[in-house]
Amino acid sequence: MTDDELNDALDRAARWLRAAKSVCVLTGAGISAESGVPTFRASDGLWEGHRIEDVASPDGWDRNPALVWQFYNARRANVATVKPNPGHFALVALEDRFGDNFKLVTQNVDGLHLQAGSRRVLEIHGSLRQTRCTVCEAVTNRGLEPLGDAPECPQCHGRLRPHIVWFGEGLPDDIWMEAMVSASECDTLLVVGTSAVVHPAASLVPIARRKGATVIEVNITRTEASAYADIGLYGPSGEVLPKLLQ
Ligand code: BV8
Repeated sequence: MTDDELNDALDRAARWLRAAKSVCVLTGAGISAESGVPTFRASDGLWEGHRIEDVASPDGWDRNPALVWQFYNARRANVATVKPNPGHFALVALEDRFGDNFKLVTQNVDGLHLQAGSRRVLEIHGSLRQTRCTVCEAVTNRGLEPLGDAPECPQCHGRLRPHIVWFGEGLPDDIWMEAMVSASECDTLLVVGTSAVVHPAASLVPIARRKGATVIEVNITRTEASAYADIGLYGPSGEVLPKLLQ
């Protein structure tokens, strides 16, 4: 996309946003890329040398829970060193503009939207900061300190797992329902930094489109969501989103 094309698309998108009544945002790993958090599919799909489906799935957990905790402790350590970028802060400003007519649905587990000050956030895939006991189901906010290879539940001494939705696991019903309602009722869906290959999150795009929402995509390249986009803004979200809010 040339600079002129991007500026023209930004003008159209900013004009639409000024007339919009309700906004739903769907973010993926790309919005955190400029903060230094690696995306999932940029490289050869490997994470610390592992296929994410091998260390982020119930089978991977059953096979080798210590390896899974090494994988998640490495990501917790990475996220402990990073900060939100201008793209995250632009979404805080957008929320300030729309108030209760705004919802931020994120696939990211890095917590950077909350750290930036976003409040109406649905972390549909869970959070690196939370653990869940595999025995008493207690969910605990643990911060980002290292948790070793076999952390135990402080209540019942059961084995703790990351409170994260793995491949092959269902999303939390209440959170997913709220995300679907928001995508169905908004007049604008802003899709930022996602390859839109993971379901059911990616289905929010056609859901919004079918209900008549205007879809605006922000990404550095075209994706599975691009076919549904009324306006495509192809550039780094840390640069594009602040311009969109000007
Ligand atoms: C479910 C937590 C059923 C983990 C994640 C076989 C068996 C079982 C299920 C399936 C199967 N085959 C397919 C499925 C469905 C599966 C799925 O969708 N698989 C994909 C790979 C095909 N989905 C599931 O398994 C879901 N559950 O179906 O369960 C069920 C139902 C009821 C009851 C029981 C069972 C669960 C999906 C959730 C998986 N967990 N995360 C963790 O993080 O450790 S998903 C994982 O992928 C992350 O959350 C990530 O966010 C998400 C999506 O990836 P993206 O965010 O889009 O990141 P990606 O790297 O792909 O793209 C980055 C984008 O950013 C790119 O477009 C790039 O261009 C752009 N970008 C880069 N830099 C920038 C930028 N954009 C802007 N600016 C920049 N600077």
